[in-house]
Amino acid sequence: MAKAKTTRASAPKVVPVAGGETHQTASDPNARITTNHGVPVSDDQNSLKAGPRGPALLEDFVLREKIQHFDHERIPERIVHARGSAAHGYFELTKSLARYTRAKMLTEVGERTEVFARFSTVAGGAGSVDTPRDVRGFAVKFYTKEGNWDLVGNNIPVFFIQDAIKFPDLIHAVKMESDRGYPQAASAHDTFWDFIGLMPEATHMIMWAMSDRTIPRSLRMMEGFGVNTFRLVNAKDEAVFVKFHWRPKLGTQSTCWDEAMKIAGADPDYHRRDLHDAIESGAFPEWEFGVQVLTQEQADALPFDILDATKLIPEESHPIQVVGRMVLDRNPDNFFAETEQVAFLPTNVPPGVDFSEDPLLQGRLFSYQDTQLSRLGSVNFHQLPINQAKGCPFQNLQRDGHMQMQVPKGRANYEPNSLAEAGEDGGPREDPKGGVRTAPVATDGGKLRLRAESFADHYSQARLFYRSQTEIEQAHLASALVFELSKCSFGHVRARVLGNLRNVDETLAERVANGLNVALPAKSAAAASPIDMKASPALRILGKYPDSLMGRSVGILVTDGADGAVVKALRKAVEAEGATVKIVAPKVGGVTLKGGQALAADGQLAGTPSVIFDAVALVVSEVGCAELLSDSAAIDFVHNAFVHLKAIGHSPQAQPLLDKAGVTPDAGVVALKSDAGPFLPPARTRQWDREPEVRMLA
Ligand code: HDE
Repeated sequence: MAKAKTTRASAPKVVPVAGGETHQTASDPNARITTNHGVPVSDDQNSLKAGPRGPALLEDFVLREKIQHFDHERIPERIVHARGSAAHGYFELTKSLARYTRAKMLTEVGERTEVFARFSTVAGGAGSVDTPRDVRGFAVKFYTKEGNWDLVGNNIPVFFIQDAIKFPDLIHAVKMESDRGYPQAASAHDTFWDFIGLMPEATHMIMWAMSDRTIPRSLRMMEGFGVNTFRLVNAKDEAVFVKFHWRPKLGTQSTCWDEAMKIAGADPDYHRRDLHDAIESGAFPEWEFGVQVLTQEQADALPFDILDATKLIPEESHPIQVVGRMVLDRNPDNFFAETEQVAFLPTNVPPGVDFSEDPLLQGRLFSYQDTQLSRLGSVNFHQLPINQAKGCPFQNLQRDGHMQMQVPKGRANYEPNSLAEAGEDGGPREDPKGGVRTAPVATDGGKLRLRAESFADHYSQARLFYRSQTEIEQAHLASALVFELSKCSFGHVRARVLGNLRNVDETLAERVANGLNVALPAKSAAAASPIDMKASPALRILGKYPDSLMGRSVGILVTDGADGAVVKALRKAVEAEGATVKIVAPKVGGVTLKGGQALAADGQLAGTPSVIFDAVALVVSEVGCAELLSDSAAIDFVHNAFVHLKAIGHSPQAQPLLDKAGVTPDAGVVALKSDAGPFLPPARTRQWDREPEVRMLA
C-alpha cells in the first residue's frame, strides 16, 4: 500500500509575542506545524496506527489534540444579534463637548480613537441570511484612553418595549416558535404578532420595523442610534441627557421587499460581502456622529418621558449636533477571534458618560455582562485581544478564574494594604478625581413594581412616524403589515393588531384591513389619548441619500459579439461616480466581443442575478440576445431589475429580451450608445413612478 505524502510548505508561522500570547503570520516558508504546546509535528496526514491498516492508537496525542480542538470550535451563538459582520476603524472628534462631559474622547478635538463596529440582525441564528426584515444592531466599541466605551445601538431610534422585564418575552415571541423550530429570521408568524397585539407600547417600533429601514441596502447605508437616553457629566458633576446618533455618509438606503427576499437566496451573505469588499477596495464606510443634548428642564417640557425607550426626540425641535466621524478602514483578520468573540457591554462607559434611569437600559446594564459568561465561558473574557482595553492599561485586584491569561505578580490582591511600606508593590489604588462617577441624581422614592403614568402614551409617536412618511413609504409600510399579518394564522390576532392601528391612523388601519380582506374591528382602548405632533421629515428615508452612484454597484450583462466600446464607456462613467461594475456573462469564462477581443466575466448569469445590483445594463449582440430568450435566468435578470425599479440601460439588440421580460418604456429604461451619460441619472435612484405599474401595494 502506498504511503501518503506529507506536506507542510504553507503552514502559518506561530510567533510568540509579549505576554505569552501567540499569533500567526502566513509568510515564513520554513514554518512548521506544532501541537498547541509547541511540539513539532512530523506527519499531519496520517494518524498513528498499529500496522498500516490500523486500528488507531490512543497514544496519538497529535490526532487527539487536533480532533478535540475541532470538537469544541463552536461557542454558543448570541441569544440575539447572532448574525453579525464587523470592521475596525477610527473615531475622530471634530467638535468638543467639554461643556457637557469630561470624557477625553469627547473633548479632545482631532483625537483619533480606535474602534471596532459590529452590525447584526436580531432574530436569526449565526448562519441565517443577511436580508430578512429585521432591526439591525449597530454596536461600536471605542478603545478610549479612559477605558472601553461600548455604544450598543440599533439602526432604529426606538425599541419595542419599555421595561427590560419584557425582553425575554419579546425575543421568545419573535424567534423560531418553540415547538416547531421555525420560522428562522422572520417576524411574520403567529407568536410575534400575538405578542405585539397585546403590547400597545410596541406600536411605534412596529411602524419603524414595517418601514423600509428594516430592509437596508447595505450596512454602510444605515443610520445608527444609541436608543436609550444616557447622561453626559462634566467636570463640575453637572449632568445633561443625551441621545447618540450615527449618520451614514452614503445616505440611508433600502432594498424593495421582494428584492430582499430574492437576495436571501441569491447571496445569503449580501451585507457581509458588501462591507468586506468595500473596505478591501478602499471605499471606507463613514458615519457622522451626533448628539442631542437636553437639560432636565428641556426634558421636562417634552410631551413624553425621556426615560421611555419607545419614544424619540424629533430632531426638528431638538437638532442633532455633529461632533465627530467614524471611518471603518480594516477588515477583521479572523472572524471568530474578533467578530464572534467581541463582547459589547452597555456598562462600558468612560468617566463623563453616565446612564439614565430608563428601565430598559437598567436591565441591559445587567444582561450583557451576564450573557458573556455562557457565551465566552469565563469571567476573563475581557482579556481576549478584541475585548482588551487598548487605549489604556487595565489593572485591579481581581485574580484567577477560568482561562486567566495574565500572570499577575506579587502579593497585593487585596485593598487596602500597606505592602508598600514594606517595600513591596501595593498594587493600584482608586482614583476619586479621575475615576468614573455616577451623577448624583435624586430618585423618586418608594420601591414600586409599576409603569410610570408618563409612559402611557403608546400611539402619538407611531402616528408621528406614519404621517411623516412620503406616500411611497406609507404604501410600503402598509404593505409590509399586510404581508406579515397574512402569514399570521390567527384571526383574533390580526383583529387585535388592526384595532391598535386604528389609534395610529384610521387610513392606515383601513389600508391594512383591505389588504387582508377582513373587516375593520373596533378601535382598541388607548391608555392615553394620542396627540398630533408636527410632522418630522427627518424620519423619512426617501430623499435622504445623495444623488450619486457612490458606493453602489452596476451589473452589465454581456454576450458574445457585444459592443466593447459601450461596455468601456459605461464602466468609465460608473466608476467615475465611485460605484463598481460587474460583468455578467452566460459563461464564467467571459465573452468574445465584436471585433474578437475577449472580455472576462465577474459572474455567471444563473449565479449573478440582477437583485444584487443597483442598476443594470444589457450590452448584447443580436445572436447573443436570441440565445438569452430561452434562458429564464436572463429573463429574470431583466424582469426583476424592472420590478425592483432599477434603471436598465440597453443596446438596441436587447429589445426582444426587454419585451419578453415585460419591460415597458419609461424614464429608467435607457438606450445605450457610446456615451453612457443618459444612463447615470436614473441609475442614481429607483424609478418610484414605475412602482404602481408593477406592484399591488396596500
Ligand atoms: Fe441587546 N442584547 N438587549 N439591545 N443588543 C444583546 O448581549 C438585551 C436592546 C443590542 O454585536 C446580548 O452580547 C436586553 C436594545 C445589540 O455583539 C444580550 C435588552 C438595543 C446587540 C442583550 C436589550 C440592543 C445586543 C446578546 C432589554 C438597542 C449585539 C449577546 C433590556 C439599543 C451586540 C450579547 C453585538 C446583544 C440583552 C435591548 C442592541 C442578551 C436584556 C434596546 C446591537 O445581553
